[in-house]
Amino acid sequence: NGTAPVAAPQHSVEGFVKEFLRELNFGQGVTLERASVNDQYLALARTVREYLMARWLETLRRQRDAQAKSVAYLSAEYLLGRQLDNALIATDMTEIVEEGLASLGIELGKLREQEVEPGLGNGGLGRLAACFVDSLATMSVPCIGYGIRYEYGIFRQTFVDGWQVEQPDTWLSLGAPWEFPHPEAAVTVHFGGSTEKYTDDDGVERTRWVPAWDVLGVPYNYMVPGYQNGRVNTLRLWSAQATNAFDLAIFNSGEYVDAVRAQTFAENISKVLYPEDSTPQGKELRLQQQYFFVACSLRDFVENVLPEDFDLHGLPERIIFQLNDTHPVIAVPELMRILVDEKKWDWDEAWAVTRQCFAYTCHTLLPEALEVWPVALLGKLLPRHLEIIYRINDDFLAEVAQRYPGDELRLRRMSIIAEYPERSVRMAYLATIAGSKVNGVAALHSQLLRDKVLPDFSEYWPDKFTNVTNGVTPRRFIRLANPALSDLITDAIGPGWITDLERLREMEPLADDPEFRQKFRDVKAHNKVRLNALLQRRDGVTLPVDAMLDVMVKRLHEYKRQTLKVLHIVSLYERIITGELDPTSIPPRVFAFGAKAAPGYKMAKQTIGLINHVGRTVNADPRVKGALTVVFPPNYNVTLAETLIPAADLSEQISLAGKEASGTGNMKFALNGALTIGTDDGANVEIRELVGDDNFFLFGLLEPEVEKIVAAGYQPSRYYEENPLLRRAIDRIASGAFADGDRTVFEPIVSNLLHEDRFLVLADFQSYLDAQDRVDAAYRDTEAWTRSAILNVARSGFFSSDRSMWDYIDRIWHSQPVHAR
Ligand code: 26Q
Repeated sequence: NGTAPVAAPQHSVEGFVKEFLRELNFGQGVTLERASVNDQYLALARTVREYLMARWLETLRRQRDAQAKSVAYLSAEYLLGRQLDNALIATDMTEIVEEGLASLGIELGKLREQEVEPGLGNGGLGRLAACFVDSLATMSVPCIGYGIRYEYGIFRQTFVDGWQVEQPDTWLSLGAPWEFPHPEAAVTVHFGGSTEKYTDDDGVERTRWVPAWDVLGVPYNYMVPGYQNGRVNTLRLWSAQATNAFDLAIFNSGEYVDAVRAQTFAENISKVLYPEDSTPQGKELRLQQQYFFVACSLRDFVENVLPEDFDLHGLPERIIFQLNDTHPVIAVPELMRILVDEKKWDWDEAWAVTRQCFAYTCHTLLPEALEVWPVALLGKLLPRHLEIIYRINDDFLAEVAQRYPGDELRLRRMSIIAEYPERSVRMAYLATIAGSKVNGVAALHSQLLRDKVLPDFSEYWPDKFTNVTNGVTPRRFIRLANPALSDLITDAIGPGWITDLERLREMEPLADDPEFRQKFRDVKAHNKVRLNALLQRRDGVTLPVDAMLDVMVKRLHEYKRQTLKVLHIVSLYERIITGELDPTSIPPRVFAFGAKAAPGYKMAKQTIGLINHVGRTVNADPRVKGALTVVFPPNYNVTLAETLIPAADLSEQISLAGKEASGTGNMKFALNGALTIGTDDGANVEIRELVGDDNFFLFGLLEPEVEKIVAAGYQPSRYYEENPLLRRAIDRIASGAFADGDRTVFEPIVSNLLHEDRFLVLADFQSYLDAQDRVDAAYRDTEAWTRSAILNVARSGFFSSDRSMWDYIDRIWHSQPVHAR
């Protein structure tokens, strides 16, 4: 009847080659002989995506028919990583493409390298969103991911003299073959102005918003293919453009050039990803971004995804908006505004529906990371939303007052509006009040969320709070990133593990099989060689491939304690060059770092400088040659993670207990056969429980001990005075030994450690060193180490993001898969 999509190109080498050449000639406009590598890459991407198109259209059609409940994942960040390989494994096209390209004299690997990853996120939270949409597609759960198409993603990090310098991430500049822009489906979003009261036709007093300016949101669709299941979900990212009305007003004034310039004002909204991820400033543009993508997304869902004339009273049966942290929580007053002001519902009726449509995931425990917006700013940009927030707050506090008569202090504590240091809106409170559920991202984190961050709320609504431990997608982080391990596993237990990761348990007995252990070691060795080749190409550095690879990769933050790792390295170095430690008595180690610092985060940037300077000194010193090597490749991103993690022997997860909400890198390492040295924090707790104490190097204070020490008045200098090893390590840094004798360069770090040390680096130093000694001893017993590594893989199936998604469905969403057949 014309609604069925046309068939995809033939699933064969000939079918692929034919389509590829067609794309090269008619898409790129070049012949094979004259095609650049980029032409070839773009033609390949367009060819591969054609294999997904028919399934995508079919998925949309089926979903509309089924009238199933959808998940709308609202996230300001999606850290997707490269698309080509993921599309190839999803369609099972890798071999066909490899062979087809080879027949034309083209190497697939070369074209892969051409892709610039979409880095539309900062770190864990953005990568989690990408893992979740992958899992939902693979599980055939209806989901649409909504977010922002930043023109510039997370900055590209370079080092100049060892210090971080940021470069713009021009990810779109060589072409964007994975996106489908729909300018014809643009949505208008309003800002500013004022509100006014009026009486409607039925004599009811109402409020309307009279905005001052608007922008267009243009949707860009991206395919989210399920793994070999014929399903393709949608990721819809919004790009800001000037509206016509906006143009007209100014163009008519005759100021043509000013008018053109004014367009960039609107386009600024989706221009750049904010690179801060823990102490966000209340910047107006950031609030504009948040409202922009949320308003577009709600409008899109209500008007385009739902059938025409859908009765919005049924909304909770058709949608759950999952709030990825507080960044999209302005969606709550926006939905209220739509229902009350536009649809003219009663307040209570609208609130009853709204509160069923949202659920909130919190990703932090740091008080400074909780988002608040000054009332003055919010009122200026979104005056109607501020009024709605006030009303939500008034109604809520009236309820609380009824349950706790006379408890003024409680009301003040629970108010969405904070009075000090500035009147502002506490977004986490708004999200908690509006959400049908509130979840933390690991068991410990969810408990601390209840007990420390939102205790009044968890007392008020004990059943609202739940935990969903994070997970990672095994497609990208095992199958795609670690083909050698994937083949080994599949040879042993079949391919079912890729979509049912608990089946890795079937490998447990193989940990005792010496032949299997040898193969497992061969895989690691292969991955180290592969990493070495990449770093050689990428950064011109060479690693010893027979050393233990000890890796710490994550954003740079004081609470994550990269400085603790540096102190370990400096201590070893110092003990070797003073003759106390025989370098041949410890297993040779490569210490690898990867970390971006927020551009305005002084201490974090200092730490990057310190790591590089220590590395330079250590690597150049013949006395430690072969024993200690430090590498810090710049611009750690998803692509680098995919080669680095599979090569690692040791995973550093050393945040101060009670500070890392979950961590997800920790899971990727365990699943790729690295052992963890870690604190009792975030998901480390669950990793250790699952893999067993013998296969995990635990150290450090426990969360309650941390609280006790801090409450008693922590004095870091005590540890410095009482521990000679610690003193020698710090003194070495203070002496200028890593800065050509200049004592001032790293003075801020040294004095911070000695006099402040907010994250108890010094308190955990000795315990960390002891654990590292246990690592060295364990590593010397190759067979036992391999056994532990295999058990880490076999027992980490729980950390699949598929399992996280089942937990969300079960505890929060109550949605159902729509099966392909
Ligand atoms: C907020 C307002 C203004 C500007 C920036 C921000 C902002 C942006 C990003 C605040 C926070 C973030 C990102 C936070 C994040 O990545 N948190 C991590 O989330 C992971 C997934 O749940 C956890 O595993 C990590 O423990 C947590 O740190």
